Amino acid sequence: MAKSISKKVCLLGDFAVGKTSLVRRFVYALFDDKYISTIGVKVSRKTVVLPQEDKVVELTLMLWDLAGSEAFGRVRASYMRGAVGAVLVCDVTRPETLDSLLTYAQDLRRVSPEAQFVFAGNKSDLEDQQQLVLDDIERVAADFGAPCYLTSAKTGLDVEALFRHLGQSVIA
Ligand code: G3D
Ligand code: MG
Repeated sequence: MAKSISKKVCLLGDFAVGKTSLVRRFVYALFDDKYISTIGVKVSRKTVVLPQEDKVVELTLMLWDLAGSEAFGRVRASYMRGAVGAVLVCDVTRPETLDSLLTYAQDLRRVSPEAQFVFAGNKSDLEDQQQLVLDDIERVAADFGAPCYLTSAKTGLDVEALFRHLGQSVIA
């Protein structure tokens, strides 16, 4: 018998790294997106079916995504509260966006010590502009025991794998 659960995960990363694009790519078939205007956050849902030992788990990911960068200071606490995981996104064409992920990850761990992470080096389709390689991202992710993917919200490369891996981590 399937077990159904729901978990909050949030998207973290600098402005324009592709957080919203990754969520859209992953959730493309869903139209029940909900906009919480008071705190400038959009919550999307997607259910994934994950094998776990002798059963399958139907996991609904509640994906929290900031609607605007400027609001983060104000909403930080409510954005992170209750999150059991996060997708930490940098842009492989802008190395400084990787430095920011260390701060985001430390902040979330402070609020939610058990939080699981996955790291995404997004925009990997922009090969001629790529400045970060997987090794660079893995060096930061290693401190958090987190897996890394080079993704592209544009082509869809490893977007499904990224979110499914996070899903597996938060139910383990
Ligand atoms: P954010 O939510 O992290 O702020 P967005 O970022 O998802 O709004 O994306 C910012 C810009 O990067 C968008 O371009 C978007 O189309 C582009 N983008 C996102 N992911 C990718 C990707 O994987 N590859 C490429 N080539 N571009 C990507 P605009 O021009 O709309 O600002
Ligand atoms: Mg966005």
